[in-house]
Amino acid sequence: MTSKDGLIHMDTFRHACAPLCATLAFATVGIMHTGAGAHAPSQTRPAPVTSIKPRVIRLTVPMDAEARGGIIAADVDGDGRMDLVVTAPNHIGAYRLDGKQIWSVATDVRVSAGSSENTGLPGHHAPGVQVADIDGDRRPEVLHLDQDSRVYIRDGKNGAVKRTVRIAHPEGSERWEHLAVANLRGRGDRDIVLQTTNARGYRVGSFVSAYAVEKLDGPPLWSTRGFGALAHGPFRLADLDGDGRDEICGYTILGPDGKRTDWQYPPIEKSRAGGASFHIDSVFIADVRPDVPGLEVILLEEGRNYTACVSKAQGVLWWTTKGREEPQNAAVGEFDLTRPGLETWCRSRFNEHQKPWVLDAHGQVIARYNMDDVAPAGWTLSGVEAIFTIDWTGGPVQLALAKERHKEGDVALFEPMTGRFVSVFRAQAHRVYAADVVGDWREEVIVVNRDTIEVYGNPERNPNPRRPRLWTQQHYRRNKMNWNYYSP
Ligand SMILES: [Ca+2]
Ligand SMILES: [Ca+2]
Ligand SMILES: [Ca+2]
Ligand SMILES: [Ca+2]
Repeated sequence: MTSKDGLIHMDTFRHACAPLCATLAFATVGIMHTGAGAHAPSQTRPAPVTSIKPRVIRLTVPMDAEARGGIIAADVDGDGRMDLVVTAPNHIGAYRLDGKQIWSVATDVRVSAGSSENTGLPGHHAPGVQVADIDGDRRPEVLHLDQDSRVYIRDGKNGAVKRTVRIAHPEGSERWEHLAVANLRGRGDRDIVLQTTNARGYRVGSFVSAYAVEKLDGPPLWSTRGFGALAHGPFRLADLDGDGRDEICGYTILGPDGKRTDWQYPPIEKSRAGGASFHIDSVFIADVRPDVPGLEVILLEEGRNYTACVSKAQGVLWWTTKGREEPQNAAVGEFDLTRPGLETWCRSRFNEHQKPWVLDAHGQVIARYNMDDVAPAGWTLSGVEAIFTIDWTGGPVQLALAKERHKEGDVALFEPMTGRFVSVFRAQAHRVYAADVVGDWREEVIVVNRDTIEVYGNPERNPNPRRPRLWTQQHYRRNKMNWNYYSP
């Protein structure tokens, strides 16, 4: 019921949530009403508005105001330079950074918005499109689902359809709703993983099937009806253990062979939080604990309100709650060099006057502050949303990138440890995204307004110019193609 996130209208609220959420939903709405007006804006510090001139790309089809569709960076035409691919209902468009449209197609691409518990996956801001060389000819393909379980494989150079295959969806589901390219057999990006929700009742993405791309019309590599799905978005995938093959992550982790780990995530039971229920709002994959082999998975709960750090091999490394306050959204990154490993910034649930906190790599709270005390004048009291960790400076400390919450407003960079706003980018942002597109390995701030994409690069000197591009990391590639509103 982060569906609640104010993005959803009241009527949706009534259907969106399992019984556990109902009380919270109405409590939240109560806060919104009493809160709006009861607190005057406390921010008085001037906004540090950037003077950087962005590259501007004009969109041929506007972004969807209802949060259907998103953006990914990928070299779609295979010329070695990164491009941007955007989706909207009945549209996919590919653009070069110099503003030239590479191609644009009208197609019934599977994108969705609102509560995925209600409308299915992939949900808010999820791009619903993948770019990979799935046949090994060194030319990129574009893959996506349509609204009728058809997998489309397009030529990345011109968007032309190379192949479509309709894949039977699981009994009890409406259609296949999400597709991701994977490397499950160790043969490169030659596999796809599909996910969908149950058609009736509270929709959960428990159905997951994997296919070899050359056998899309044959039986799956494996299939499950019992995946521990996120509540508001698709699974995430990454090669957690470094064997070259992807794991599929929710609150259960599936190996590339579809097998579950031999440990399980803390289930609902009396001994844990008094038997309170939970669902997972967000998932992040990063090397949070360098002392533990492989990548870790950070999970944010709603209901019981725990934050967890999980290793595929070792299970739950820590599972912590800050007084049962809901973390709700997060950014995971190198935010404090004095502490080993990565930190996890948690936004807090408050509809206004957010009170973020930061966990160290062992789950200890190491910072907290009030958003009202750090946000510049004019920033919405509703705080931030769509929060990305970003390598902006080129130094070892990362920043967070986010937009004004619940409005098509400004975008900002801030320091997670202190909340200090570093730069504000004036915008009417429908989406925001961080990726290394220009090529000096640092990431750019990418703002998608209704009709334009603005790409802001950092003009200051790069202190580590020799660092390899982030795209050389498999999990970075997977992350940047599989983000959504809750799990950027
Ligand atoms: Ca290109
Ligand atoms: Ca190819
Ligand atoms: Ca692996
Ligand atoms: Ca690790």
